[in-house]
Amino acid sequence: MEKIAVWGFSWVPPFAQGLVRDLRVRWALEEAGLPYESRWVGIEERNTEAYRRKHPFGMVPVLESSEGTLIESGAIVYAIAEQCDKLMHPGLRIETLTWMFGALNTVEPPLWNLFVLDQLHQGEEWTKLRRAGAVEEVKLRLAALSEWLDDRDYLLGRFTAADILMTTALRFIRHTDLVAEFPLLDAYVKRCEARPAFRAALRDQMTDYVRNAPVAA
Ligand SMILES: N[C@@H](CCC(=O)N[C@@H](CS)C(=O)NCC(=O)O)C(=O)O
Repeated sequence: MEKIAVWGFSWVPPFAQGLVRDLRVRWALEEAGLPYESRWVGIEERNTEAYRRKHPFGMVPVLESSEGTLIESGAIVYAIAEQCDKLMHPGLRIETLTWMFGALNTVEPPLWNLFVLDQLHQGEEWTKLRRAGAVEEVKLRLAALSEWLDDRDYLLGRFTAADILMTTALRFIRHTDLVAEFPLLDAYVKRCEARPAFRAALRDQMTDYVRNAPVAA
């Protein structure tokens, strides 16, 4: 992969900063040591014809390189991992893929659901009825994940692309104390977030939000 550009939103409100899924792609690129440039699309521009030629659903992230255009954060992280043994060790390919799908298909949905209730529909009457059930679903997943981690520092013992997806999924409920209720999980997230590549990715994403912040009237 050469001449890589990653598309993210030029600005999002503070509750979403550090959660937008281009963070995963930046993190994977940082871990792989692949240089990239940032490209920005305004939230209001995402459904324009021009942008939808890049992403049919008008979303981020998009990765462009000399090899073509990729969408879907999981697929993009996978494509990067294919080029980097550190992210997908040859002896752990199927296991890495399994946990990548696990992060995206099994763990992220209930966490994202709670994020949507609490952050995107905050204060709406219906969420009061739904929330307790949503929290139970999250706890079920967190408990199982914590049990799996047991004495592992990372999902597969060593750091892989699956940890990038899992950590960024767990961050969707950073506005709650739910992860902190599971000390192993809490330590896992902190361990992953302490990686220099994560910090560099977050710094890049945040720097651009600061630069693009709306000017107060
Ligand atoms: N499954 C997609 C989801 C992408 C997604 O939901 N992106 C959000 C930002 S994190 C987005 O672009 N939202 C705009 C919208 O829903 O219109 C992926 O993992 O790339």
